[in-house]
Amino acid sequence: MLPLVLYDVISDLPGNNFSPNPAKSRFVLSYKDIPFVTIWVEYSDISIAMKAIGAKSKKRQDGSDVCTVPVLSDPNTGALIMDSLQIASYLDKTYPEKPIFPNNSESLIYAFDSAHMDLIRPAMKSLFLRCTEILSPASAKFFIGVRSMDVPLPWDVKCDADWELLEKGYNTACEWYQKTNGKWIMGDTFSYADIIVGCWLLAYKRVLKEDDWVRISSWNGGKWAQVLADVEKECKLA
Ligand SMILES: N[C@@H](CCC(=O)N[C@@H](CS)C(=O)NCC(=O)O)C(=O)O
Repeated sequence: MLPLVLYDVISDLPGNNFSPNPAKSRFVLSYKDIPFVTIWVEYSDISIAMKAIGAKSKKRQDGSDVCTVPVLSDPNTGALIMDSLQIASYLDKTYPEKPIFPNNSESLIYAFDSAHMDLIRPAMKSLFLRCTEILSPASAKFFIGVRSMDVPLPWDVKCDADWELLEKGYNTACEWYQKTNGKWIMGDTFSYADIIVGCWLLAYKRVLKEDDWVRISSWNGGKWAQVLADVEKECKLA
């Protein structure tokens, strides 16, 4: 089997990775023991570089074209897949061993992805601010321009209300976990839902200031540091 190629975004952090969406694809590949290599792309070059390999563009809010990462190229099938959810679906269909959408859960986990996103949106200002500090100067400038369309500036305001909302969001996520009788969202069955939760936690741990990660990871009796450790271990990325 030829190694698949994952396109991810580079940062100044040791080991490069910081972004939650490409992380989800990396975790799936690793969980399924699929060989892959990573090509690291500057944030400011993502659209140009991905267009050059044939990725389809979408529209930004201002009407301009954009290509995003992750993108996955599979030389074994010739497939080129964009978007972390589509990549997860492709990998589960093409390489069905160790399913990440077990028991026909794909539609439910797609819905879970947006429900989870609604809970963690208050973290974005802090996350985006720190991203500008770990990207190259050109990428940081570009990042501010494009991401401020989603989350208006200023990002450098300490906002207690956002932290309260985020903590509330994680209380809700904790209730979801408590409804199952195992350590995963689907009880004893590991799934892509756990990868979604884990990859956002990983982004906080790697990108946020240490005291912010300490704060998040201490909520719900230290649950979130444990969930991240469990997901990393299950995907052999610990
Ligand atoms: N829904 C997409 C979102 C991907 C996304 O927003 N990727 C960011 C990096 S994490 C990106 O490539 N942005 C490029 C840009 O906005 O120019 C997914 O899950 O793959």
